[in-house]
Amino acid sequence: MTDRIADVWGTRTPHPRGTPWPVRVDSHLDAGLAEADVDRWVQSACVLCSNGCGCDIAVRDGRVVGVRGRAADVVNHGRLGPKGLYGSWQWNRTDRLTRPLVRDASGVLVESDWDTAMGRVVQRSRELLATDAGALSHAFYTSGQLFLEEYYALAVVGKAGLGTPHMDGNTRLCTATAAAALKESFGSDGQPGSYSDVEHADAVFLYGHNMAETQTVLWARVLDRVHGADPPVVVAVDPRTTKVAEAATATGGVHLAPVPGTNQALMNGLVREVVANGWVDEEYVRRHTLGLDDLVATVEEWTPERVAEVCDVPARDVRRAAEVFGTSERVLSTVLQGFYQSHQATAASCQVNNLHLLRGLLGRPGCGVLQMNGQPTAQNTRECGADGDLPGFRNWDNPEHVRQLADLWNVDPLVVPHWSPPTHAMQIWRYCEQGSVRFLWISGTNPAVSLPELGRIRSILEREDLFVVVQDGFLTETARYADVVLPAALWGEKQGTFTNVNRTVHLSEKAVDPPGEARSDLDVFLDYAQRMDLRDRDGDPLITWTTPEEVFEAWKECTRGRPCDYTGLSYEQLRGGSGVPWPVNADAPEGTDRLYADGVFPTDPDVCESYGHDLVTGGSLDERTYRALEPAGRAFLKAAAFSPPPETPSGEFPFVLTTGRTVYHFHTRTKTGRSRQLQRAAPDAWAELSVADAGRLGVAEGDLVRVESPRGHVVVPARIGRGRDGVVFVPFHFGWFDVPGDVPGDVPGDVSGGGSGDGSPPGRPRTANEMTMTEWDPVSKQPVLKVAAVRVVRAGPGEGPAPAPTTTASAPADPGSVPPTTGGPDAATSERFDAAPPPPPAPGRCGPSASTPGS
Ligand SMILES: Nc1nc2c(c(=O)[nH]1)N[C@H]1C(S)=C(S)[C@@H](COP(=O)(O)OP(=O)(O)OC[C@H]3O[C@@H](n4cnc5c(=O)[nH]c(N)nc54)[C@H](O)[C@@H]3O)O[C@H]1N2
Ligand SMILES: Nc1nc2c(c(=O)[nH]1)N[C@H]1C(S)=C(S)[C@@H](COP(=O)(O)OP(=O)(O)OC[C@H]3O[C@@H](n4cnc5c(=O)[nH]c(N)nc54)[C@H](O)[C@@H]3O)O[C@H]1N2
Ligand code: SF4
Ligand SMILES: [Mo]
Repeated sequence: MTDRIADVWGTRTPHPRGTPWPVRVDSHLDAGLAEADVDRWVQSACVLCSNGCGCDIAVRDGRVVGVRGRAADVVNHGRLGPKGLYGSWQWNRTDRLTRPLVRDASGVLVESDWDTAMGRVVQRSRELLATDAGALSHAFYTSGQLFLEEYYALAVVGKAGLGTPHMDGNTRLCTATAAAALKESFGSDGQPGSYSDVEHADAVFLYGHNMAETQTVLWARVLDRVHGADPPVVVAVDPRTTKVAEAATATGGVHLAPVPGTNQALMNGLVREVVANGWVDEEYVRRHTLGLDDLVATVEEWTPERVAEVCDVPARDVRRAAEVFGTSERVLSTVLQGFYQSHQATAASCQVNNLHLLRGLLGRPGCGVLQMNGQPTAQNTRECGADGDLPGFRNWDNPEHVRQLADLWNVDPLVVPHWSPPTHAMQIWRYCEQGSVRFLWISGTNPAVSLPELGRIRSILEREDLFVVVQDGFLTETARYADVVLPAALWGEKQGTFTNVNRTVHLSEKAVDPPGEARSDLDVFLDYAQRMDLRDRDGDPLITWTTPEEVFEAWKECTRGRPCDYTGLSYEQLRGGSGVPWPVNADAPEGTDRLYADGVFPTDPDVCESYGHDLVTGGSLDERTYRALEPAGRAFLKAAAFSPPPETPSGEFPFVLTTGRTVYHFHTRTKTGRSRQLQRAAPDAWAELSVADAGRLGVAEGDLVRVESPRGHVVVPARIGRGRDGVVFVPFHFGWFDVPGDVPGDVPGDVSGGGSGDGSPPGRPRTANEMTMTEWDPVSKQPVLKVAAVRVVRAGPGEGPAPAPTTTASAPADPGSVPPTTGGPDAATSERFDAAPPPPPAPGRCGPSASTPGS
């Protein structure tokens, strides 16, 4: 038994390079229960991050009582992290929404029934469709946390039923840049690499990715290599001293801590060093890429000394990082929010792809790029087109792709929105603000906490002329603003599939009934389609599905011949063993571990998902220009000059604010805040200051500080931490509400308040997004959540040390100064070590490559 709050990654199972990752089965059950007390184990995978760990849900007396990792799963070999163990299920017995709510005549949300609630939704929908604006009055803002079947149904409703281009997900805030960078470099979304590259890599580069806290099981996989024979060298690019950064120092790699907002300068410097030192695989570059000359010219000025000036990192560290990349035979790179949530997000992420292309490090074991996802099902939002893209990675600018979908759905191609790029989330919110979008259906996301510049978002949600539907399992900060609240069944209460970062598809079975009258998102979308009487071009019902499996079968057809080919998969195949990575088809019946072994990329004009963009301006290329490039299956080496972030520290606002996560919470805490163990470990927000900055400001550990940007402020306790000078970090998890219940250490706050009309949430302000800005990357349109200029002042004494965990990046600079974060007896977790590793994957699954359709 271990305490997995205190010991986040669990017991090491070290192993040498090229050998299978050993199995360790983690399980956590309600206090007092043993595995023998469990009635049923129901197959699923964890939905608290993009890692997608295979797990079984423990059911006793019709209730979920715990969770256990699946030994046979290729993703996790039995392991689970703290969120999976303590946060994935305990919420299912707390304050769930059990009935629909509607706003009554006096403006108060009151309990109702499905007929009334859906009646209001349909009535408003019909009224607005009948106006001149038609479908352009409608927008859907969904999630990276529903199931594949739910997204596909939503996409068909929006694109074939109503015909609105205004569809996107919170995936815009999350990993829109992953998709964008993959499209720009390789022609289509889809991860080239695999988690199994960890077993083979000589070096692991993490760019703006705190994997130790955000994909803890993948990090355990890296640690098991680091602690084994032939360990890889780790390189971390992060302004904070994360556990990843510590590993970089410990393995002889390097921790580069650039000033937030300067990634592109650093990346241009790394590319330049690799070229200047002759570390380029010229044969690979000649045969498989386009754009070398432009890239070399663009990076020319970025000597290590110039990088040192702009990024404030030592020039020798830039040289060392480039040397590790340039001289390692097998490099695995991962990229996440430190890169994606910035003003040159796609440009910087493409430079990671460029480094791999320049050295020919793709399509071989140990040579992967993981343009990471964050949310568990974000891959499906993108694949299915619930984010506005066309389903199956089709190109909205390619009439043949549009025709394929119109044929599949039996609708007129003119119905399918393709006359302009899909509307991205930030623009959807702008249209709501301007009053052209008047019907906003929000599912599986909590924008009143997670979007930038919350004062503005509140004023949009409060608009009289905006009809807001919120579909969630809880009465969130956002739900308080809704005209109609629809109670959703959550994970474990419904069936469906989803796909993780390395394309692995899992089936999640229904373990228990949802509470009260809550319904699955799929049932709600299908109900809407039926009540709206959506028809195809022959006048037949557009949608006839009734079960998730029927939707899955229809989705398979939609992917036929596309890079994300699901045609060889079935629910049956996903039962009993491991998840399976796509493409899965006649050529690869067991799935495909890594892409592009043959160096052929889906860049052919008839195949590609996008004709690409100028990375600096975001201007898009048209079909003619793209065809003239004659990509013919070659990848693009895309270049971009560095430009400074939209806001830099100045006299009045002398610090850079950056925001992000802690290991114990997931986003706005609707699930993890309802877990005793997790909420105790990180009960409230804080601000991390460097030792020198705190000294100058006269701030001691735990003192309240006021952190203020031109847009808003928070007042939170200070952690004297280990970040770089001039940078303040605030976690973004903490909205206005705390969960009612027995969590010791809860901050006082008005649980019932909010949305009352005066525009400001109740209690002491602590939500990071009060301060962030409405700016985005020109290509991916992902908002800039990692940089804002702020001032910091001491606001008063605190009540002891800051509520920041000591186990991770938020550890105090002086390790003895704060009591360690532990879980206590109710965090006890069992670890079982199986003698035999899981069977090696079938040949197809680890086979060399996916054939690239059509190229
Ligand atoms: N525990 C936990 N795990 C999660 C989640 C969660 O909420 N909690 N959410 C999931 C989701 S949806 C996502 S998207 C992922 C996110 O996973 P990550 O991207 O790993 O998480 P973040 O903390 O947002 O940001 C990562 C790091 O970026 C650094 N950073 C900030 N500014 C810059 C910069 O300008 N340059 C560079 N190079 N680095 C910078 C921060 O210091 C931070 O350590 O996590 C997933 N996993
Ligand atoms: N400052 C700052 N802001 C950020 C970030 C940052 O790093 N810094 N990160 C951004 C990122 S990467 C992300 S992903 C977003 C996350 O932001 P949000 O998506 O707003 O955060 P969540 O708390 O995950 O909200 C998901 C909601 O869906 C509900 N839900 C869960 N499962 C289901 C389901 O099956 N059906 C339905 N209908 N509802 C469900 C949950 O109860 C919850 O209310 O935040 C973004 N905002
Ligand atoms: S690593 Fe992610 S998917 Fe795995 S248990 Fe943790 S939260 Fe769940
Ligand atoms: Mo995310």
